[in-house]
Amino acid sequence: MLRNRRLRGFESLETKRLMTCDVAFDGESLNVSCDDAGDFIFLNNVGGRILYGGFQDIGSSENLTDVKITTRGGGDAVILQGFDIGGDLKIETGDGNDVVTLHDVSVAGDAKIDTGNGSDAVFMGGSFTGPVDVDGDLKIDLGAGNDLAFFQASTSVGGDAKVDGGADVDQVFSSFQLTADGEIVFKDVEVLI
Ligand SMILES: [Ca+2]
Ligand SMILES: [Ca+2]
Ligand SMILES: [Ca+2]
Repeated sequence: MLRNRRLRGFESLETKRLMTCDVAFDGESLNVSCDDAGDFIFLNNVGGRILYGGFQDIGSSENLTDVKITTRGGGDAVILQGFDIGGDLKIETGDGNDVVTLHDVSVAGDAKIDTGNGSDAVFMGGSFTGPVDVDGDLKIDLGAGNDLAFFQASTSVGGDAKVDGGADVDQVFSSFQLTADGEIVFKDVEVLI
């Protein structure tokens, strides 16, 4: 059975502004598409159920194959927690100062994170919440702006791992947590530790 759900009208306590993201999930592919407002995307897998925004049950994660999140302009935050993704993961946060966090996430295919323009931060893994495993390639594009990538917990990659800082001053923290069977490439970033 195919199910598509559109969730609209989440209200930010901080700005009191209506924020709009379309969430479509057919049991296999999960697509989140937002507009140029500042969006907060929190996807949590609890007991095999995918919770959006902390409480909204959008379906079973059992057959989850691909996850695509596109947040566009505005200062966006994306948090993905506790997922076992059978295919690819793609996150694009576009313009604005964005934060992307992956906690306890495994990806059977490739993982691509593109944070676009603005001062962005990518946090891979959490000290308490678990590692990140990518069977395929991992690519993190930080784009223009002063950005950082922080490997807070073990991030293991079956293929190649590439972090590209793009323009401006970019930094990678705890790079020792990143391991790959293939090549590890840091491009246009200062690797601090
Ligand atoms: Ca947005
Ligand atoms: Ca951005
Ligand atoms: Ca940059």
